Amino acid sequence: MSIRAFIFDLDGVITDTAEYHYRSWKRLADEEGLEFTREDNEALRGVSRAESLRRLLKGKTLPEDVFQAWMTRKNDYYVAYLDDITPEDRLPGVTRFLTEARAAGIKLGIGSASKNAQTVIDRLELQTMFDVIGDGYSVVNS
Ligand code: GL1
Repeated sequence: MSIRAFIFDLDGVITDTAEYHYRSWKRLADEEGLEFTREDNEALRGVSRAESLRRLLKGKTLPEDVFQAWMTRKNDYYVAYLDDITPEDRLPGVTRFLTEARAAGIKLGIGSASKNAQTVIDRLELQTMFDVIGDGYSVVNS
């Protein structure tokens, strides 16, 4: 069987935005007096923003407007990090792997739960590398 396509996760695979997600969730958690560790964060990989907040709350419930406001606040913290991302932030080996795969005629895709995936890809200048980007806007169940 020949390989025809590769689908990559984005955060923590193509670039280390997983760390920025962690710091942003951690900041929100600290401000709201919620316990949140790096270990807790591991369980959020590939999990959407809303589901991440639900897991952070560990059973605690919030009025809908507060829930939305907390998600927005976390996203504001995260988006501030994105301004500093450059192609230098591609993880080691990524550029070469993608370039060689493309040259071999293999289709490349991104499968990310993040609604910021397109921005991250743009900042990394990888727009033309991927044939398709599935992100937090294009799927219902991440
Ligand atoms: C969401 C979550 C992040 C992370 C990504 C998937 O991103 O908030 O913590 O789990 O999905 O890598 P975003 O907020 O950018 O839609």
